[in-house]
Amino acid sequence: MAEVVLLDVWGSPFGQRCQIALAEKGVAYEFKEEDLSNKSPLLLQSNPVHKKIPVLIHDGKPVCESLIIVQYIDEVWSDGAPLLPADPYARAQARFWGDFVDKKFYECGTRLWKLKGEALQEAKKEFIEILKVLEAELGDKKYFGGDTFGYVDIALAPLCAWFYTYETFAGFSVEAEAPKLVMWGRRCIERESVAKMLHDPLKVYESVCQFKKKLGVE
Ligand code: GS8
Repeated sequence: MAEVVLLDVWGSPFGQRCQIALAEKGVAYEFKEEDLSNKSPLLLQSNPVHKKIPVLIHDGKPVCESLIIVQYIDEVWSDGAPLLPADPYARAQARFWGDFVDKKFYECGTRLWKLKGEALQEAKKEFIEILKVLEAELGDKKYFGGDTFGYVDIALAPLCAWFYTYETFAGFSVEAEAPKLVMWGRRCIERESVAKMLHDPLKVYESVCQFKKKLGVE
């Protein structure tokens, strides 16, 4: 097996975080596409607890959970530009915002395409508040960590390809609610590491429509 292997699927924002971090560090790796309806023995062995992608396998040892993988990549390939700041307090802050992206942004974003009616309207209101919290945290900085692209940017950038899906299902404009965040997203997409991984927002939308049909939540 190659020294670095990534178990992943097309379009996963979690997998894309790992791909962006690996690209930022210039690490060569083997991409192994998983079929989540028929998980490989390697995935089940490597992530026996959650049985989810992405999993990074480094020298035969698996690391699970995308944000933990990004931190691991930063620590192992420490000679590249750092993704997390050196200062312990700034590191804790970066981890806080990464966690916020998962627990609030991603979680609420998922409700935008799953729910309908009153519940959807509530989720939309909550999502707009979340956008504004992130917009305030970004402020006038180039990236979330300041002048350099890093951990929080990697946590959130893959979800930029989902903005169109959120907007279409919930009926609002991310740009009207959080213009600085949209500008930040455009800056991120200018980076090769992000541009290469990010999918066409229309394709993400189509795949969500197909997934909804599969789930029976039309
Ligand atoms: C989430 C990974 C995840 O949801 C992380 O790595 O950050 N907190 C984790 N992976 C999904 C695919 S992407 O939507 C997955 O593997 N699902 C398979 C399953 O639930 O059986």
